[in-house]
Parts: sequence; structure tokens; C-alpha cells
Amino acid sequence: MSKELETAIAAARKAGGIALRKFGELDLAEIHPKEYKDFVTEVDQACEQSIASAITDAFPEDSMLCEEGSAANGYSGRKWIVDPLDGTLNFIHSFPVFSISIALSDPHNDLVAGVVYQPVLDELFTAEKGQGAFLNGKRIHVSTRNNPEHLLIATGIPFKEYHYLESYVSMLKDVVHDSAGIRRAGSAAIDLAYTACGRFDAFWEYKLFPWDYSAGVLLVREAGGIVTGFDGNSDVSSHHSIVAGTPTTHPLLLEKAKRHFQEHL
Ligand code: 2AM
Ligand code: CA
Repeated sequence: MSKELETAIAAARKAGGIALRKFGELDLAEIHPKEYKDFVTEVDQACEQSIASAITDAFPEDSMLCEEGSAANGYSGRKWIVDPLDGTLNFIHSFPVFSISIALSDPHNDLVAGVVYQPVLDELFTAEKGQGAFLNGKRIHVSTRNNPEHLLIATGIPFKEYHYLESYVSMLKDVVHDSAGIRRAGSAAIDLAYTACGRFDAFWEYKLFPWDYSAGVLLVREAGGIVTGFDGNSDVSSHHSIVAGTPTTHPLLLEKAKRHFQEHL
């Protein structure tokens, strides 16, 4: 295992411990509005500080992009992409679905390492480019389900921008017809990790940030899946829309995304 992945795992586990100790114990005074319907807690900030210092200590020459603003501008061309707590709204509501997401991209913007850690279940998803994807050290693969009647599909429902709500709802109706069920877990990193290990058969969400999806994208790809934007482009580094799935489900979902979101692409 590379030093990079080891560092990311240790940082994710440590942040997971910080989050778990405060889970269900958060005081209202520790929750701060960031934007409309978007919150940051003192736990997000403590997790981020812990992760950011672990990464800069180990790799001072790298850059860093973190959701809550920690940053570094190294000369190496490599970039760490960090969501210290993905699923903050769940965390605030004591809904036990949240994760820590850490990814590394190389100077070509290719994702080379990724970790998603779900502390409540002590589940650690890891991947390195070309090495496969793992859950708690065991190799994982995307699902082999392909009958629409059997598919469990994850999504993120729009929560603060409404100009694409109609497109989203028309796609949702379409997916309802072509699946067994739909889940909105509230952490895109977990949606992608669960797609990588075959719990979910596919995932789509329109408005995301690199810290929400970077580690999860590598997990899905290394588990044999496909990830693109809604336009079909596999360079997701500057994307805000994500379709992830298996070699069977990704094309089905991408076709729907292109059709329903035509005016937004
Ligand atoms: P966050 O918790 O790190 O902010 C999926 O919808 C993504 O949107 C989540 O991964 C979540 O990441 C982010 N998000 C931010 N505010 C949200 C909200 N009010 N409801 C749902 N998701 C939200
Ligand atoms: Ca977050």
C-alpha cells in the first residue's frame, strides 16, 4: 500500500473518531449556517483540521481542496480533495449516515487514491488507481444485476436550487418505472461507495462538488463500474453532475440523464 493511501486511511479513521464521539450529542450552538439550507458544524471543522494537518505534514509539496476552506498550494501538481464530513444534515439530525471522503489526483487530474470511511459501521472503502477497490480490506465489485425489476438506485434530491427541479422529477419518474426502488441516503460519497460494492446498482445526482464525489468515483471505477457526467464525459474533475453504475446500468441511466436534463447540459 502506498504512503499516500496509508496517510488518507489514518486521517479518515481519526476524523471518523472525532465525528463519532459527537454523534447524537451536537449542541445547537455548534451548528452554523453556511449558505441557504447548507450547514457546517464544529465537528466538520474539527475533522477538516485534523485531516488537513495530517496531509500537509506528510506531503507538504501537494495542494489541497477541502469543503470547509482549508487549502494548500504546493508545487507537485498533485491535489488532495477532502470532504471532512459528507452528510452533515444527517449528522445534525442524528441520522447515522455520514462519511469522511479523501481523494488524491495526480498532475494530469487523474484520481489515483480514494478513501470513504463510514464511522458508524466502521466501514472503510479504499482504492488506488489500477489496484482495485476494497471494503475493510476485501475486494469489492459493482453489482451484476441487470433486470430493471431488481435494481436499487441511489440519488440526491435537489435541496436548494430549483431551476432543474422539473428535469430532476421527470427523470425520477422514469427511473421509478425502471427499478425496484430508489434511495436518498444524504451522502454522495456513501452512495458511490455503495455502488462500488454492489449494494446500489447505480447512482445519479445533478449538483455536486469534487469533495463529494472524487474518492467515490475512483472506488466505482476500480470496482469495475463506469462514472461520467450527465453529458457522458468521463473527465469529472470539473463536473457537477454524476452518473455512476455498472457496465449495464450506467448506459441506461446516462440515456435518461441526457434526455431529461437536455436543456441544462
Ligand atoms: P455535505 O453534507 O458534505 O454538504 C448530496 O445531496 C450532497 O449534498 C451530500 O453529499 C451533502 O454533502 C450535500 N448537501 C449539502 N446540503 C445538503 C442538504 N441540505 N441536503 C442534502 N444534501 C446536502
Ligand atoms: Ca461536507
